[in-house]
Amino acid sequence: MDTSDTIAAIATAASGAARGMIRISGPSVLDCLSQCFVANEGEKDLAAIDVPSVVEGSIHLGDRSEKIPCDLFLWPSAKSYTRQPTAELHTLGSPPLLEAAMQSVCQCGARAAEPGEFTLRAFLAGRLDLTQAEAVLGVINARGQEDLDTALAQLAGGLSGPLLKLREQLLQILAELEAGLDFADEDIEFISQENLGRILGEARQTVLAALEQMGNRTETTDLPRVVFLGPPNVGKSSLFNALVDSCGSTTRSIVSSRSGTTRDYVTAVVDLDGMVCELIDTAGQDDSVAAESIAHAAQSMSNEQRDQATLRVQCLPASEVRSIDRLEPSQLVAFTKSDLAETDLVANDSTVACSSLTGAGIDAVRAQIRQRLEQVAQREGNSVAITAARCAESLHHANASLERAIGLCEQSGVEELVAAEVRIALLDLGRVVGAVYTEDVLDRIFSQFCIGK
Ligand SMILES: Nc1nc2c(ncn2[C@@H]2O[C@H](COP(=O)(O)OP(=O)(O)OP(=O)(O)O)[C@@H](O)[C@H]2O)c(=O)[nH]1
Ligand SMILES: [Mg+2]
Repeated sequence: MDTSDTIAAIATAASGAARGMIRISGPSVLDCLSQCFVANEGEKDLAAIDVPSVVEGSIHLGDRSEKIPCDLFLWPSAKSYTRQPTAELHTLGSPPLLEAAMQSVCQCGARAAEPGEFTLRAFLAGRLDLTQAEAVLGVINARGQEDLDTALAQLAGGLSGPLLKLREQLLQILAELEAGLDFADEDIEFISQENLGRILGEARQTVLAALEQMGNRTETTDLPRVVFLGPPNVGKSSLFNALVDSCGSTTRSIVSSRSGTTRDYVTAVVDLDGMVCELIDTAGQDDSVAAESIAHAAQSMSNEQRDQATLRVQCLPASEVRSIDRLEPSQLVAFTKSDLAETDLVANDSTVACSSLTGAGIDAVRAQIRQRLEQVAQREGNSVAITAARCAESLHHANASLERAIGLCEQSGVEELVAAEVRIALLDLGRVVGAVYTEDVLDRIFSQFCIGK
């Protein structure tokens, strides 16, 4: 996450249009422009510009001798999207011309930006919080008016505004609680028990309201559904259990060496590193069962689940199958019982080998499921729903911590425990707005952007 270099990208769609745009941002924007852009007679000297300005001129075209006319929009100071000097070169929207101009820009010290890197810089500079960054993606991917309304409301801080305020309040309470702990021997009361209980109660209401505001999008029925399918005894339930286990949940499916163990289906809601989804274990698929039997009823249930799946994880025994062609994002093949396979499998991004017995490959299955769910969501232009799923989990945790803190407030001498719960709630709220983030969360969010945004 280096922001010390200067990045550039063609920021308009790669098809012929009247206008096209190259965006550049970073500390050496001016230096870069001084080499590849020529201002028209009578325009201001670029170095002398200290407020956002437009300059007419022309831009060099890579190794060619010609230049093409172009308008330069320049934000010379931190008043830009990324809070770094930023420029936009608006010119003709022909893809080869834009590429040639982009080549010039890169020859003059900029490097090609990664997907979402401008918005990542805006986030790192504190211009946007994480829910807003995701909303930018929502606006870009919006398919219709309703998507757009939701994304714009999120961009305007609809979700994060109240939560940021709440974080401030909780930080204040934490400071007071900790001051009280530091001066425990003296008779100073920094915050009364009554006040503490009241503020924590209000805090919980805000969290619950935010959860409600995200509304139906995060209801269980709307979660992505990951259905495990495959022949009897292949190890579906064992894989389901291993995944559920790795997510810290306690639901279990019965495993046995008898074929046809799973009759009904078993579901568990899990958080796959930020992607909340429902896992569904089904009965093994067996075409030979008699109609009217229990096994037959189980088969119909499996088929029903298969039809409603967001992602189908087809389980096949690693010892029998060698390779699989590439599949749609909505399908994944898991080669189970890899510990029993004698030769290596031919893997591609549609397959993953695992053993629930040894634990090998279980993390890879998690990662593959998450990645494919993201691809499906992205294809459906559903990025705001992803934010909702990511946030709901953290908000539920924050709510639980606050609830415990409120319970503790009724006892005396437990300020330390109250402070600990408040600290956990703050961490969870921080995850929602991105005050607390990990590199992989950022990677996941910003890699979904297109280049130039
Ligand atoms: N060696 C090995 N055995 C496994 C593995 N996973 C499951 N098994 C065993 O395979 C048998 C079947 O496992 P289940 O998970 O019940 O299989 P299932 O696909 O759910 O079976 P049905 O519900 O009957 O369709 C059990 O005896 C498991 O202990 C594995 O990774 N390696
Ligand atoms: Mg089973």
